[in-house]
Amino acid sequence: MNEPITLNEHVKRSGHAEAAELAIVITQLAVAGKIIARELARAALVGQLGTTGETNVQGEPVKKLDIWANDVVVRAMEETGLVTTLVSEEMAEPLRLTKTGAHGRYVVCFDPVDGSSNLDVNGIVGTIFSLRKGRETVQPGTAQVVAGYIMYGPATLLVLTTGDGVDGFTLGPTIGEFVRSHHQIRIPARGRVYSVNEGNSTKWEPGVRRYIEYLRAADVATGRPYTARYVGSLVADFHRTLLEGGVFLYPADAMGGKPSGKLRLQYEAAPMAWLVEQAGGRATTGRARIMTIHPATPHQRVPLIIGSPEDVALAEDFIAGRK
Ligand code: FBP
Repeated sequence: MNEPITLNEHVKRSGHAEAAELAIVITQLAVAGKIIARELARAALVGQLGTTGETNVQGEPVKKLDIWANDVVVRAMEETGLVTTLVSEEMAEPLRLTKTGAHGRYVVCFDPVDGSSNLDVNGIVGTIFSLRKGRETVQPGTAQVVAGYIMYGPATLLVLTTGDGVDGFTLGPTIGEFVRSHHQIRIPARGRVYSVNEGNSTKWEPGVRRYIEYLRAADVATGRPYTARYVGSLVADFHRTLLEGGVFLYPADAMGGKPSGKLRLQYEAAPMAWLVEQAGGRATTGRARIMTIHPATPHQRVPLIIGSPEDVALAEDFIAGRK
């Protein structure tokens, strides 16, 4: 068996110009992940399930663990002395870390608990993070220096890129360390699974509806019908797609409800887009590459189609009316 490589060691060996600084921030994110994983495991026993009764900037009911996890990440980032600003799904305004951020280098955009609707039913949730340089609170995906997520499933897994491919690290329950378990992940060119909330199908534009109908139609020669999988947590649905191929979609609501879809560009779509591109896949709105979209606001939403390159290209063909 290969020598176990810890997350910290992996980042230090990355050859990245700022490897030492990135290792400090990433290690602190990992510590926040360990603390959140422990709290999730005992949440039902310590009254941490359910909502706070408030609504967040997205207009969604706030779960107790959303706020609790947000505070854990904020405190972990303060400890680095390297982070100037935080943009979080749970904070209406970006937070300037005035005390510790004076010599800071990075803006961290994050979703402390992704898949919140799974929290009270013991489903898979995650934490998504994205580091950019400087202090700007709105930057395109191409400005990312680190992107990743922590997935709280049967195992706790941290997946990230610093621009040199995608690696996964499993939290060793006995040693309490994230150890590299997935090296240089590559997404299959094409998959056999599609993932979308079909309950929204009446709201989709015709091209999206025809694409999903195409995937559901039987045709042995083209490996159809595809199988449907939908956990309702972007981290879980993306992770499966990354490892096994296929396509995940959260389209725009063409009927006007959510014309830009649901997912947020800076701390959901853009980090996943960089990860999938680093693994050989693609991410689009259906018409534009996610990575090059310049956000107008910190919480801007975008439609997302992401996954295997051949599957995403086909979706774009249907949306453009070429199919
Ligand atoms: P949260 O970050 O608030 O959980 O919202 C994002 C999300 O839960 C994604 O993880 C998931 O892909 C999507 O929303 C599910 O939305 P829906 O319930 O509309 O299918």
